[in-house]
Amino acid sequence: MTADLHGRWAYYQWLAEQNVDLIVIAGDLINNLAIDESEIILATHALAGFRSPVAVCSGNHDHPNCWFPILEHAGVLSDGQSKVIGNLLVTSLPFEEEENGSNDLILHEGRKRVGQHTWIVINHDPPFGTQVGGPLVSTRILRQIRHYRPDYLVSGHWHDQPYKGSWYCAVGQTICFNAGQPEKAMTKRPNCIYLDTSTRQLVWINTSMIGSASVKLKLDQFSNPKKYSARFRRVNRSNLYEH
Ligand SMILES: [Mn+2]
Repeated sequence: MTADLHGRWAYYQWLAEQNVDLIVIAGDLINNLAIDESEIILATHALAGFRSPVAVCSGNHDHPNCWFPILEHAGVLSDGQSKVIGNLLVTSLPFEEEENGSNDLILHEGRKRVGQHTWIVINHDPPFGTQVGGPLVSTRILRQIRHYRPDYLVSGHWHDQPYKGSWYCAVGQTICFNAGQPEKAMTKRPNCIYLDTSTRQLVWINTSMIGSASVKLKLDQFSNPKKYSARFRRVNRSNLYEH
């Protein structure tokens, strides 16, 4: 699970070689669609060449997301779709500037299909007021995960949130992830989170110079990280790198 590749092609090359059951990329595949459409072609070609199945959702940098249907032809699960992959149901939510209710329809349909599957929802914006989201993000997805109760939510958008809050947290029965990305690429691989649903083990791979390079966590011993502090609430927006 990763997000915010922002057209870093070394990241795509590394992901293309991975042999896993599913790769999830939670938005911002490219930078600034309006400026350079060649990025769309590069991203589509790169994703089509992945060894492993891929699921993505659009982020603010991919917007407008009118090119995401192309990804379907590349065999990529993308915006608005829910699909069963192995024992997972995977639902991808498109980036929405404003609340318009369409993502609720997608989640409503997903909820009906969950059955015995483990449900993973992908949404670029992380939930408001949580360790993976912080104070400046979506109240909509927070409301939605409380209502539809997926097992996992994969987000991104706030690249430094794992360093200010956490790369994981629980909201109700949903475990939420934000792998983060360093502002400058330090390695040829992106920050990412491995989830092994059979051993119930999580590993966060951190490519920045801050903190340890990897952190392991057992879901069975899961407890929420400490709530983000008053210090965090005072962080000035200009010091953060959204994007
Ligand atoms: Mn981003």
